[in-house]
This record gives sequence, C-alpha cells and structure tokens, in this order.
Amino acid sequence: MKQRSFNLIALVAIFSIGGILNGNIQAETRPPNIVVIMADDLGYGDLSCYGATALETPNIDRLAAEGQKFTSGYCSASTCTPTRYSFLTGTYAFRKKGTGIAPPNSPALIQPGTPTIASILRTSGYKTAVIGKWHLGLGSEMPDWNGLLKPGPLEIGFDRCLLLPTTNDRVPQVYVENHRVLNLDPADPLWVGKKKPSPDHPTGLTHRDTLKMDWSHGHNSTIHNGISRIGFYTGGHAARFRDEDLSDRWVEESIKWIESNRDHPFFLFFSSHDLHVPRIVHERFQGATKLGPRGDAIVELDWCVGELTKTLDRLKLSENTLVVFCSDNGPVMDDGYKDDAIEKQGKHQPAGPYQGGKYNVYEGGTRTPFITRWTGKIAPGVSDEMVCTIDLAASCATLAGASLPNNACLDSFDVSDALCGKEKASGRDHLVQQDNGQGGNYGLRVGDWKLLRHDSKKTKNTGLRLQGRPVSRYMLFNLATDPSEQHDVIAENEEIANQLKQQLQDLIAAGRSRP
Ligand code: NG6
Ligand code: CA
Repeated sequence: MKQRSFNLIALVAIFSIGGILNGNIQAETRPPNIVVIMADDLGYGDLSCYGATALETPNIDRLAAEGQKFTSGYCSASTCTPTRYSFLTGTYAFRKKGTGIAPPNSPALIQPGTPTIASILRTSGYKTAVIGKWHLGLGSEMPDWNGLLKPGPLEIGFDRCLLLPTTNDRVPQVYVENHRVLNLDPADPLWVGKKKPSPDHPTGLTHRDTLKMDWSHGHNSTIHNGISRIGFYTGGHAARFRDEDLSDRWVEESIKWIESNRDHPFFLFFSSHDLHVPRIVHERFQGATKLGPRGDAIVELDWCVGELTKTLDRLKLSENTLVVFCSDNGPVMDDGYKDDAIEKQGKHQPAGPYQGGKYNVYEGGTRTPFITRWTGKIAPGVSDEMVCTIDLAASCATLAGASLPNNACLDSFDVSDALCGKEKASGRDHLVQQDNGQGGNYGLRVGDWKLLRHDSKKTKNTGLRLQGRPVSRYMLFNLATDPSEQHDVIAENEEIANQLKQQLQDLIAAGRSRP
C-alpha cells in the first residue's frame, strides 16, 4: 500500500514537472503560424501602399506599415497555374510539362508524394489548409466531379481545403470541400466538358442579350448567374454558388479554421480570386471605386485582408504569425469581359512604373506587391531585396525548423532573413521569370540587369510589341537606369548579354538552381 502511494506521488510529480517544462518549451520554441494571402492578377501599382491614388487599400497598407514592403518581390510566372505550382513545390514550373493555365477538366498537376510547402510544414507539426482558388487540377486523369476528387490538395500536404477548382471564368461554379463537391445532389449530377452538351444549351453566344456582364473575347460558353464562362457544364444546381459570395464564404471559412486550429502551429493558404475576371464583387463593394469592377475587386480583396488580420489580433496570434501578402501574376485590363477596366482606368497605373503585365516576361508580369508582417519580430520598413513566391517553401521550412529533402523544392531559396527584414540579410542574386508553362518565354534578372528570351512562337503570333516594334528573341535592359524596360541595350552590352544568356541556359539545363 505504502509503496503504491509513493509510486503514485512520484508519477504525479514527474508528470507535473514534465508538463511545466513542456509548456515552457512549447511557448518558447513554437514556430510561427504562417498565413499566405495570394491575390489574383494584382499588379505592382494596384495598392495605395504601392503608389495607387485612385483607390484606398487601408488593410493591406497597414500590413505594409507594420511589416516589410518589398520593392523587388516577385511571383514566378505571369500566369496563375505556373506561379501556384512553383509556390507550392518550390520548383520552377518550366521544368514540368503541362503546368500552363489549367483547363476545367485538368487532372492534378502536382503528384501525391511531391514535397510541398504544405507537406513540409505538416511534417513539422503544422495544421494546414488551402481556402480559395486552386487552379492546379484535381483527380488522376480528370476530375470525377460526382465522386472522389482525388488526388488534390489533401494528397500533397493539406489537412483541409475549400476550393474554387479552377478560375471563376472557367466552369464549374461549385466549391470543392476536401474530396467532394460541396452540396452536390446525386439526383442532379454535375457534367463538365469542352463541347456543347445539347444543341439548345444556352451559351454566351446564343443568349448574349440576357447576360449581366458581357464577354469581350472567349468566355462565351455555359451561362451561370448571368455570366458566360470558358467551358460547358450541366447539373449540380444545388452546389452552385453566386460569384458575389466567394470572398465572404472564404473569409468565414478561414476565420473558423484559424479559431479551431489556434492551439497548433498552422499554415493557411488564403487564395483569393480577386481581381480575376469575371470581376463580380459582393453587392456592398459594387461601385466602391471610380475604376469600375476591377477597382472594386481590389477593395474587396483589401476587406478580406482586414478580416483575416483582425481575426489574428482578436485571437492574440499576430505576434506569433507571419503573414505574407503576394500576387500570382501581374495585371491585365480586358481579360475577356466588358467590365470597363480600360474605360475607367483614368491615370491608374496597374503595373506601377513597370512595363507589361499578365502573360509576358517584362517586369510588370511578375514584379508584384509583396509584404511580410510578423508583429514584434519583423521591424517595419521597405526592402529592396529580391524575393519570390517560389522562395516561401524553403524560407518557411527554415522558420518551422524543418530541412528540405535534397530532391525537393529545386529552385526555392531560403530568404527567411530577408523576409523577416533582418539587417544586412540578402535576398536572391538572380531570378528566372516565365510566362505560361513550359516552352514559353523567360526573363532573367541578375542585379540590375534583365535579360528577356522569347522562345514561344505564340509571342510572335500574338504580336507582343515594345514601342511599336515586335519583340526580339533576346533583349537586355538595365533596370537601374530603365526600370520600365523601354530601351533594349543588348547591342551595346554584348558581353553581359552573352553571360546572361549562358547563365539562363545553364539554369534551365541544370534541372535545379538551389545547391
Ligand atoms: C486565359 C483566359 C483569361 C484567363 C486566363 C487565366 C481567354 C480568352 N482568356 O486563357 O480570361 O482566364 O486564361 O488566368 O479565354 S490565370 O490568372 O488563371 O492564369
Ligand atoms: Ca492570376
């Protein structure tokens, strides 16, 4: 009896000391939560903290004022799918076939088992979620819309997802929650395809006068919510959402998810659809700016950021959370709908001082807003260091105390010190930019030099021009004296151009760029 009570006391003592120690250790060593907010088609000049005067973005401006605002922050590509592929895998999308803009029935582009920022953080004890636009395909050959949508985010490191499967100008307008279409009624199966399902199927061509937003190019197939889209679909009516409600739903879901995962380190990828077309914001933001729906969508995006950061404040998580704000590619004005983006542009410069935007490899295509905030850890300031969304995998791994597998995240550099605004910390010394998928065009920035290499025949066909002249295969710009890439100085700098051409070719051929 005596012996037993002694054992019991000893056991209780060991557990309590262990508990206290554990508690202390946990509080001191718990890695930061990470919230990546990725905007869609947001350009360098689209926010008031980056110089816009035609609208106000107070919530994003506050992030910038409280953290680091990067002037050389990039996404990897000037379209969505390759940037997202590179952000998650830490590997340039031009290394993998089929990573251009994904169609509605695209299979999963990232194979299960591929290490990603999410899987690396999850292995380090993080809870992980992606809420918002996906656009990286679902399923092994194509999405099984009425069955299991697998593989998808859950097979590459996310615990939870609530997704718009592709982009909202592509069919279908349904949410995917984990492995299934949410609220799907089996009696009304969802069909998605490339061809018109029946001769009398209403489209943006046959029922153009019924549309609430007219199309300008493409986007004239199946109509939902008064908007015609890319691709056709039928059924799944109970599952369909209203475009106006996307942001509200994702914010609501994100807040719930943060609240229920606050006891663990967490990684949330909040993948906004603002300001991609169709720019249909909630009624309360319609007319918020003089810029038309494109400007209103920036205000809606800013509202989302405000709701997320307020939640972190309310839950007292801001001091333990790194927030990264970025974009997936540069700006575009008319991207297929007549939404007055050009007519109401006025003096607004969506790419700021930069040339080009979405779909090309000028700076405007990939140099985008990039902000990091971690209250109490990141000193407020402006950084000119070069950082890219592709670096978040290696950098967040470092912050989480994880190491990268040697054969993973092949182009992701650990720039965590630069992201955290540490004095004398450097970002990248070079960066490859691309437009859309494999076999397209490249940009290589090294210091102030920028080399452009146009491989794609399409570029010639679509007639990309600079100052009225068609672009050449190779072009060279000095960003220090000519940030808006107006004057091609390749003829005067042959030696530098040759070095950069070789460096770019070596980076492509080597299959990886990280040591
Ligand atoms: C293009 C679409 C454009 C947009 C883009 C993808 C046409 C004519 N254009 O093919 O509207 O959807 O794909 O944008 O269909 S991204 O931001 O997701 O890369
Ligand atoms: Ca985009």
